[in-house]
Amino acid sequence: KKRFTIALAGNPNSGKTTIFNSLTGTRQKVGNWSGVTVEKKEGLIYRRGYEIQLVDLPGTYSLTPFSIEEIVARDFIIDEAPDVVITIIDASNLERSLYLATQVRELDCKVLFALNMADLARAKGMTIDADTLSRLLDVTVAFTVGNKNDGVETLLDLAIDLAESGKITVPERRVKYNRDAEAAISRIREKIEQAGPPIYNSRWMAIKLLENDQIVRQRLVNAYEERSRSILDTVDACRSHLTDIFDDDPEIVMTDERYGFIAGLIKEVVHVSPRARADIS
Ligand code: GDP
Ligand code: K
Ligand code: MG
Repeated sequence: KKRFTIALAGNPNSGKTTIFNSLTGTRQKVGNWSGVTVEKKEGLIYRRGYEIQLVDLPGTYSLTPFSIEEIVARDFIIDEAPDVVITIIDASNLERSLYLATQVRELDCKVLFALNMADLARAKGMTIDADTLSRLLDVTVAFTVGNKNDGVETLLDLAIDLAESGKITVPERRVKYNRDAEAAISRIREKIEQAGPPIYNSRWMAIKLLENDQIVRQRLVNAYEERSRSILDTVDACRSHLTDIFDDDPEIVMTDERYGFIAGLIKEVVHVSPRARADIS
C-alpha cells in the first residue's frame, strides 16, 4: 500500500486542529511527543489509493528552538521528513503567520500554504492575492475556512498532488540578509561543505549557526565530530565580527530583517479596501 505522511504546522489558534479533525474524523490517536508532555495527534486518511498519516504539529510562532513546541515541530520536519508540510496561515493575522510560514518554506521539505480564516480576512476588508504569494515563494496556496469545512478537501487533494510530484524547489524570493551577514553565511557554508556532505541544506545550517542555534550546533558536532571544530571557530569569529559591526547580536539583526522581508511580501499581496481602512482607523 502506498503511504504518505503529511504534517500540519501553524500558529496556535490558526485552525490546525479544526482542519485535522475534519480530515481525520474519528480515526485519531492522541498521545505525547516522545520524552515531553506536548500533545501529539495523529490520524489516518484513505484517499486516491493512499494511506496518509496526518500529524498535527504543536502550534508555534517560529521555528527557533526557544520553546519545546518549536523544537518538536522543527525536529519532526527535519528528522521525519514528512512528504508534505501544510502550513496553516491565519489569513487575518498575516504578518505573524508568515513569520512561521516563511521559516517552514526555508526547510528542505515540500510545503503547501492554507490561507485559513479566509472569512475573517474578508470581513476585515482584506483581499489576499494568493497567486502572487504563490509565485513569490514558489509554493501552492489554497484558501480554507476550517470551521465551515470549506476548501479542506481541496487542500488535501493539493497535498497529495504535491507528495506525488518530483523534487523540492527552492524559492526565488527568500530573505536576503545585510551584506556582512550574507558574507558570513557564505564563509560558513563553504566550511560546512568542505567538511563533508552537508547534513542539511548548508545555507540554512549556516544561518542557524550564525544565530547561535544550540541544537544545530550540537547536530553539527555529532555529525562532523572533530571536523566541526574549525567550522565553529569560523562561526564564532563571524558572530563576534557582526556583533561589533551592529552593536547587537546577529540573531536580533537577522530577525528584524526577516520581518522586513515579510512586510515587503505583505505590501505586494494584501490589498485593504478603502472603506475597511476607514473603519479600522
Ligand atoms: P489550533 O490552535 O491551530 O489547533 O486552532 P483550532 O483548530 O483549535 O481553532 C481555533 C478556533 O478557530 C476555533 O474556535 C475554530 O472553530 C476557529 N476556526 C478554525 N478555522 C476557522 C476559519 O477558517 N474561520 C473562522 N472564523 N474560525 C475558524
Ligand atoms: K487552540
Ligand atoms: Mg490545536
